[in-house]
Amino acid sequence: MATLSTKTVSEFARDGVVLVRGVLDAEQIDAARQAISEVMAVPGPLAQVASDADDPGRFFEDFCRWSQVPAIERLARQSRVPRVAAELLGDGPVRLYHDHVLVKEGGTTQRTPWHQDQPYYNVDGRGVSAWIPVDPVPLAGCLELVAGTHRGPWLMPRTFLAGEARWFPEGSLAELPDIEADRGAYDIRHYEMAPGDAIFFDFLTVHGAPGFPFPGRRRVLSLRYLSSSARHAPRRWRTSPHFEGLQDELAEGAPMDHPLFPIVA
Ligand SMILES: O=C(O)CCC(=O)C(=O)O
Repeated sequence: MATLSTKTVSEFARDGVVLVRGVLDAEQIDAARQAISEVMAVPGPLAQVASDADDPGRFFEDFCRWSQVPAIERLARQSRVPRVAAELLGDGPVRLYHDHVLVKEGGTTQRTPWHQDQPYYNVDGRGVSAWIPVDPVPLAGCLELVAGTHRGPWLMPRTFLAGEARWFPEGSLAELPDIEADRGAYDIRHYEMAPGDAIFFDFLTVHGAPGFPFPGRRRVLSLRYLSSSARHAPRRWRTSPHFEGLQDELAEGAPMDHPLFPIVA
């Protein structure tokens, strides 16, 4: 059953980003908060702190925890989120790709640099992320997205702190423009968000986020889905996130038909 208006679906096709309010209900928001606490209490092997040691706050991230944290699995598979992802992608069944927990503590100065997600990944073909805060997010603390950039091209992925080219070799992809230097030249979308609202954006949409210069925390659960067009693209480098041993189990160019990526809608 369709949960979105045709206007929302066509906005996503045009812009590569759309806000959907109230995707999670109050019980699901509590479950997501609890799940984020579990992840932070026992971080997984892919967890990292993406802020400098002298940052007055902290930017914590962890990836791929749904198989250990049942509440993340329930939200990723059984909430409205995968159905919205399927409607937006509009080409048949969608697979869960992975989850990503992103917490900026109050006072964090670290920006999330402008980037596209897909060049860090091990897939070709389309996918969509749902960025779901479980705390109120003021406009000035929100993820920002550049409408229309989902049409490409792929842009050079770099490490967030040192700006190193750890994925595609230097010079092999175009560099991101200096968006901060000329913000008015871009169609930048951001929103004041309530817990349980979600920004859905294409894996190629350029996005970044300010620090969080506010007293509260900014806890986010991001759920990511693959369209049926997605194909395995093993890389010569360690992708982010990394899927240990996957290249031995799934051929290059194969559909993402593997227990790590269940069909969810
Ligand atoms: O939450 C953030 O600061 C950045 C989020 C992001 O880059 C993503 O969800 O892909």
